[in-house]
Amino acid sequence: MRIVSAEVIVTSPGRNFVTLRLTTEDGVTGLGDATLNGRELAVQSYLENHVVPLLLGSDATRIEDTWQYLYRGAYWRRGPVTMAAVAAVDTALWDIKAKCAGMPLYQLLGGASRTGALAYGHASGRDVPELLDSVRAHLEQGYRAIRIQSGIPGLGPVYGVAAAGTDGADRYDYEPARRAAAGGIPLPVTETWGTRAYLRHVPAVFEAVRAEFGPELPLLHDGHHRMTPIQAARLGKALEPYDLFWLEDATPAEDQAALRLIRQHTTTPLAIGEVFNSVYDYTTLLSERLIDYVRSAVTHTGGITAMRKLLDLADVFGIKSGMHGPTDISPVGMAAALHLDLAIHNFGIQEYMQHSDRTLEVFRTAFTFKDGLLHPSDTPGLGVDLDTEAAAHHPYEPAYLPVNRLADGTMHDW
Ligand code: GCO
Ligand code: MG
Repeated sequence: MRIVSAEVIVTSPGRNFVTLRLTTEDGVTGLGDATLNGRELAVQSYLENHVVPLLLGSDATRIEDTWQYLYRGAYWRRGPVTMAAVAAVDTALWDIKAKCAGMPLYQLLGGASRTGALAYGHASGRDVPELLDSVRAHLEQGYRAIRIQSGIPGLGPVYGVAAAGTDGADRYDYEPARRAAAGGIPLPVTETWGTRAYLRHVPAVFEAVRAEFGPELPLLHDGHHRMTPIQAARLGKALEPYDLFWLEDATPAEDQAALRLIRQHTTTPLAIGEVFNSVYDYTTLLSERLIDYVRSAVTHTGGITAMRKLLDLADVFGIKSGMHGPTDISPVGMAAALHLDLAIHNFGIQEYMQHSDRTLEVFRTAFTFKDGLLHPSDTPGLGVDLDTEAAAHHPYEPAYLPVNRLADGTMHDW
């Protein structure tokens, strides 16, 4: 079954998405997500100039071999741009294979291990009362696990906190990528950071949330790479009484050894990996059991083939999945994650921010969210269709993620 067409569709229904659509000689289509927030056109170019010419005429049934060809065969391997492109091809081929089999993809991955995937949503507030309202709103939407992010006294807008009146593109949540005001160039917004103020404030935030909502509700928090190892160790310890589901990205992720120090000092569960793109980013973390949850996304890690191998390796060490699911993972990438979530044994939790109505008019999804659980649906394949006519109404809009500086102007991790 030969691939006869490979189109890269860049569309911006509220935010930018890069999608690969493969079509076989029998007319079967498959979709893959290649969205890399703020660097979308680099992946588009990688796909169009370097990958599409290799795919045309190749056998759509050979998923593993195609993965190895694009990974090993390129010589220049790994990196977020390359691996997002490989992911899109791999996911589209799995979509095609499952459609040809007449099965939802999770059946080809071994069948369901659970009835649905526990999802967590993003509650945030510029102050504690606003955050408590946001938690309440998420509970009303059906979430059974919630991430908590709060504004910090003395600092301006910070990561993870929805600012009233921004963008409005997405339904409930914070959207960090900023588009240009009419026609302007969207230089990254600069935020100001102070870790001492943050460390002083966060335990009080969790105290307030636990006092209001009790001990049962699973609560998560994202440090977004800002602490030193010793600061992260201190925060993990300070948060132990609040029984977090996880503390995410406590330190800059590329330094695997940093997690050793954090681990020595705290029993707060740790999650990391949304910026990783290879199993090799995890070797120390997994073999030394320095983390509890793997945060990678199918979209950024080389697709279903690579993500499955990574999660199987994590399982050997008793480490669970917690796949990345912000709105910059497209509905295609989210569906791919859900099929894995349902099938693997070592599922932990799935991040789920929910896409805007505008996005869902372009990407028609079959997956469901009910009583806090996501299910990929029993539609053959991934269960997502792309309306290319609707997509064409939303051309690419340049957008950047913010950058972070300390009060004295020093560049810091965002
Ligand atoms: C998360 C992430 C996101 C990222 C975003 C960057 O935990 O969901 O940290 O909020 O910042 O995906 O593109
Ligand atoms: Mg994160």
